[in-house]
Amino acid sequence: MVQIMSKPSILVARAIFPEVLQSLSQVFEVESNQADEVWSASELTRRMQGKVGALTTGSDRIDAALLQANPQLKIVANMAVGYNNFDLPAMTAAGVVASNTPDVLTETTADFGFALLMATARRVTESEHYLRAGLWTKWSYDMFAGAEVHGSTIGILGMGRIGQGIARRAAHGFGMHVIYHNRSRLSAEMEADCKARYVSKAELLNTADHVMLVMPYSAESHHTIGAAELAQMKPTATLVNIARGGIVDDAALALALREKRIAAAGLDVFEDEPKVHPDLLTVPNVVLTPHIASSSIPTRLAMANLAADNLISFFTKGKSLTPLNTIAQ
Ligand code: 8YV
Repeated sequence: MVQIMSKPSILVARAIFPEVLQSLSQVFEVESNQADEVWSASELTRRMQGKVGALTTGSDRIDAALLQANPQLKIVANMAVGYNNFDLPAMTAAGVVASNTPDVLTETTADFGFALLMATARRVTESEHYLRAGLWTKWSYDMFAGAEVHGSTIGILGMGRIGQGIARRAAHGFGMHVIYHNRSRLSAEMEADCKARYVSKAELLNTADHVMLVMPYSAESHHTIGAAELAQMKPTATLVNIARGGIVDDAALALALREKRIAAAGLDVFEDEPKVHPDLLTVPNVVLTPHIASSSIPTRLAMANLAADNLISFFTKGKSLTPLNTIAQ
């Protein structure tokens, strides 16, 4: 008698590339969300019913309550390198594999960090708004004069793969002096490759012309930059956050920008995104983008494919490719 094995059921929590959905459908019974609805926590929990795997994004919270309601769940593959949407200890305790998408987005995200730094320091969007508003009637010597990027000092907080990508661009491409602070210091070889000098957080804040935030978000990194840290920065400095909302106290930053206690900021991430603190929307010296640092077409495709391959590999070979926890099989 031929035994027909049913495909494992998975949930794809947000819209993804149709070709990735197609390859998942070869292996799985897929419930997808190509309408890209934003589900509440209870809706996500409900949709997980009966699913043994899920592909999530940074907006989908996997916590103890969801896990408790879904004891059949075996793996959740995040389409993001950051995983602060996961309660990792709860997932490990529940025997659920967690995976993320490291490496594939490193260089693209570092490119965007530089894009935001350049736009912020050289006042690109502010001057474009001025031009589009029809206000440009003559050249003047200090029109939108900004901060220098080449040859200046960049301070990188968080020196993982993306931080190192920023450091290499800064040192080798723009002749910048690179200082960094991180939980652990890089090896001498890595420091030489990035031409980066390890300093204390206080020295970084005091001396950097541009402060770039690239660390993961956790309870320890919550409000790493608040009023006290902004007060330590140079009044001419710029601040760029491509890491996570919550690392910066957005209300304190808006006030510092309004009072010109620092020159400018470039933000791709926000404390309560997609809501943006209303004060940030009314200060001119801030460049705001909607969490798009990894958003080049090839990179987003590579992220989606890696998340899908984590699920496929887990169910066909018993092992995901880039797991964040170790679960006894
Ligand atoms: C994602 C990101 O776009 O990878 C990350 O950690 O922040 C972004 O690349 C976002 O989290 C969607 O999942």
